[in-house]
Amino acid sequence: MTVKETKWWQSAVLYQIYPRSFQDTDGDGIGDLNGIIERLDYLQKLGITAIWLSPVYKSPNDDNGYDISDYEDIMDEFGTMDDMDKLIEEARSRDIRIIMDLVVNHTSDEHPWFIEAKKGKDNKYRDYYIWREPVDGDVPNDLDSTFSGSAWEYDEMSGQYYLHLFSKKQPDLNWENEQVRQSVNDMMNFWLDKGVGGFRMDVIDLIGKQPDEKITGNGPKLHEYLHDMNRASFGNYDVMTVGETWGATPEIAKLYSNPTREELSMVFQFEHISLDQQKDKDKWDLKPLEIRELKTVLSKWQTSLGHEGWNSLFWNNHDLPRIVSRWGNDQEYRDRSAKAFAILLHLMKGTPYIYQGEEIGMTNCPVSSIDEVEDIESVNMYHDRLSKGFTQEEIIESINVKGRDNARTPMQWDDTVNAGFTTGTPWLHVNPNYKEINVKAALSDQQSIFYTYQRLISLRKQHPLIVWGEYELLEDTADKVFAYKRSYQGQTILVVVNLSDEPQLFNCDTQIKATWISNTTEKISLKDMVLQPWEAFAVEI
Ligand code: TEU
Repeated sequence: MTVKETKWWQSAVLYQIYPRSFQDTDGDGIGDLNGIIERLDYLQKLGITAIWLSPVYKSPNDDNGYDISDYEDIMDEFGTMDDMDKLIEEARSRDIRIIMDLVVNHTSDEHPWFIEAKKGKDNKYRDYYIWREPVDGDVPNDLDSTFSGSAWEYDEMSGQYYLHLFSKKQPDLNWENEQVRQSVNDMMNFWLDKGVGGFRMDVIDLIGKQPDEKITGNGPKLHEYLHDMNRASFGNYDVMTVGETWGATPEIAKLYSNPTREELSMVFQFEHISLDQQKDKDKWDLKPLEIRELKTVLSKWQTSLGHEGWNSLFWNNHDLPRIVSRWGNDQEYRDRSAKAFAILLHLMKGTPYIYQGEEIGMTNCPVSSIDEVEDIESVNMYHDRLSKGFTQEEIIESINVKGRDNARTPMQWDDTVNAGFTTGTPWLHVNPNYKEINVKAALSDQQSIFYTYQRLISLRKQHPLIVWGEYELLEDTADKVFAYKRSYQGQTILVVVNLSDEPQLFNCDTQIKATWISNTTEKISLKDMVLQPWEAFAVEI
């Protein structure tokens, strides 16, 4: 890619907000748009260029807004369209773009399209969804829902089943229907005309599904749909798009994000994030992370896209456990391991994403009983696995390790009641560690995790090397040391991270020109060095 063709989102840093848990301003225990507006100065201080806003549209909240009943209106709990316009405007005045979450694989069953569709086989909206006749008096086939059980739900009235790859309140749209595609384009243009900065596209890899062949991801017409969507909507604006694509390999990622194909800007790939899960099993079936595999996978993604695609870089989102608890050490080395993951990721090539609270090292929040769990995925899995003979203890243990509520507990702003998130009763319990881990404390300590993130973002703004430089893994290191070089136009940096609780040896016989960032006060000398637990630094060499 020549310099002329560079895009703003290639040097951007995104911050994901889960509005329900970010900041409440009206005391109902649920975050809102005004809360986000109030916190924009904080985000500006961090230095981010765009916000990925998890869904704020009208929704009955079966899956916290990922079940939309009106794409052109705002959820009552979050505010009004005027608040939304104000958020876009206030963010813009701070050079922050708003990236909307686009959930178009499915709608809510309370969306007017589905309400119409259910009225009968002749309804004009019937074909907006996917209906099939029973087979031998039972479900059409054995497709499963991500949220446990069959993906088919019986509709008494018509005697047919409809498809839902997520909850039964999230019926799948029929993308084969041209009207569906047109309606989605119109809706996207509605938001683009409001001045949003782009879209994060929820499970976009599923829209080309062929349910009869039991093909869900990467269906045959997927890329045709995305190309057409690009031409009819966001391709006409200077915006970014990022697709959520669970099964993407580098080859698949190029199909989505090679600029010449006019589809998406980039995709989220989940290969690194799936390394602590048993192969071909569920996310709940755990195995220990092998750092060697993490190095191989991330390095593969760093080097294989070339000019034919663009990476997104992330450890966290609203579906994933907190990285510092998952692969770091959220006790003795919370501070250092949180910084180590930040340094490791933010100096790589691609667009980094920070999930709310990651920048202050928020941790997982274990529960002891299912009554404390809100997330539909965990609740359904609990009942499903109980019926399959798992013990309650086993299931709760897996929810504590992998459950989505870990990332969804309210943002910890200060050490006052409910962490300053709400004056009411929070919709989900606040992590009891908020007295120590909160934004106010982080801002008042120049050595905090917050300032590591702030520094990493500012380094990215200063140095084209971080955006454009070539990546090279140092192969010859201790297993648990992740070290790589980036180089660009005669400049080289070396990033070294000890991903363990133990000291590790590191040796590289090179002179240091400057230290860019470090998470310890240790002196860095690359020759025969003993790295402290979770020590991480980047030096120019
Ligand atoms: O997630 C897609 C998805 O497949 C997740 O449910 C995932 O399988 C699981 O949570 C991994 O931990 C997207 C959204 O990010 C998620 O919040 C929604 O629930 C889902 O789509 C349905 O819209």
